[in-house]
Amino acid sequence: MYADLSVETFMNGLIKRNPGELEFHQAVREVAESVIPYILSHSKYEHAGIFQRMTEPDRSIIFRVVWEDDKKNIRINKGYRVQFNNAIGPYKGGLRFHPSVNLSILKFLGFEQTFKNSLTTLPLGAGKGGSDFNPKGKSEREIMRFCQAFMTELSHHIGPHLDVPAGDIGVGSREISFMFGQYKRLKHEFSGTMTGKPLEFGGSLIRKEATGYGCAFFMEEMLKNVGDSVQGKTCLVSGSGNVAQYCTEKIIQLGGKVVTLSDSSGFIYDPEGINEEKLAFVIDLKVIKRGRISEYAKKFNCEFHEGKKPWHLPCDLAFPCATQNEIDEKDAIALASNGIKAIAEGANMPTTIDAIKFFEKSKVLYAPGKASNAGGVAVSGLEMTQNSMRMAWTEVELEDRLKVIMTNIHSQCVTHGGENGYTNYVKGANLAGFIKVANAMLAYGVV
Ligand code: NDP
Ligand code: 2IT
Repeated sequence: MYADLSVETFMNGLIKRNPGELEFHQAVREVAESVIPYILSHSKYEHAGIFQRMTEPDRSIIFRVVWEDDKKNIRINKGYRVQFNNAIGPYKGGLRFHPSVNLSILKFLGFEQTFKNSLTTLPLGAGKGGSDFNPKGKSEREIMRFCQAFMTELSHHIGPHLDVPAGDIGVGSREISFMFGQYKRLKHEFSGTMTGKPLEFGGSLIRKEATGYGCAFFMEEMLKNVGDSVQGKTCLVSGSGNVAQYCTEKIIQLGGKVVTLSDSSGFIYDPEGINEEKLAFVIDLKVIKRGRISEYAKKFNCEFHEGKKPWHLPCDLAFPCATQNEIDEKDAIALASNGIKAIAEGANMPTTIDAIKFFEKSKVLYAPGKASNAGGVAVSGLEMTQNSMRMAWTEVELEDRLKVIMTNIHSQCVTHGGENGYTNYVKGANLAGFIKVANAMLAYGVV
């Protein structure tokens, strides 16, 4: 069907159809480089135009959100839900509230979610949404009014069998609660339409911890595969939000030493290592007081590097857990020259394509977020299961299930990404994620 299908011709078409959407182009290119050679040797996918279809969302919904701030000013934001692909289950993915949010960012996130959710082994389709609303400095009432206004429109487009949103940057259990409450009011029903809910009304144990724990488990699996472990390793973690907090907690439990955390103002360097007590300070600082990470440096008398990222410090392992494109090629070169052994991404697409290529060339073990951060959405899937069954599993059961899922994702990457003794986790995750969704799409009929 596409006689001239190559990564470049494919990308040229995609860029023409989606002008200016740089993050979306980047996410698709990374997958196209693994998947197009595979499609060329498996003509059933090529004839049906499956990858062309997988790169076009089922639909993108954009809406106005009007709310009133504490000074009685009327404020207007954009709201979005990109329903990317529901071949293997209801649309599933987080909501992000951050001033940088735009259609390109949500399309990149929704696209990545397709592959990630496929890897979890659970029946989850893919979507992403959010708003350019900036939660920083807003009062609790302002957050509540915004969340209610956002859900007033979003409620028309979601449902427990249709689309099940959760959190992401700027959306934690406080925001999920305000939105879920509004959904319940508007629909006159109590259903598992959102995940990441508090435990009192249908939330799952381990969901809060799942992305960070899963990322540390994935790192442990990568190292085990080469006869090593996290025990005794010096680790750089970026971010200090939900994913960074629980990634740090699990690294500590696995015997690693975390020496950095960051936020958008800079990073702290604590060469002694962050222990449970210091981590409890960070969680209280970020979740309750909503303060800046520089306060950690003041409290524990260590360095704060304003406006900088932590990647130039010596380390064994790195866990980028803040945001997209936080490791560029220069950072990758610095990490490699300091002897880094492995990177597991807690964030979505934190590494640029040039930096990924550099890691692959240097044979550094590199796990893309769609594999290593899938623990969050996986436990969201388990929250949906528990809601459907009207019951709750224990913490031990859920952590065991999470571990099994992360180990399974690791095995899928090794199966599809093995290259003469080195595992190319990007190729492995992309191919394994692709095959399941593509086969489902074909099963529904060619058109
Ligand atoms: P949070 O809002 O809890 O924390 C985000 C952290 O990243 C904060 O420390 C924030 O700093 C920092 N950050 C955000 N934007 C920027 C930026 N532009 N530059 C520098 N630092 C920034 O979000 P999460 O921890 O939930 O999400 C972190 C990453 O993990 C995201 O990429 C998200 O997509 C991904 N992810 C999240 C999952 C989840 O279950 N929550 C699941 C899978 C992936 P500041 O406070 O200064 O803005
Ligand atoms: O990027 C992600 O996987 C998430 N933000 C979590 C999505 C979810 O539905 O739990």
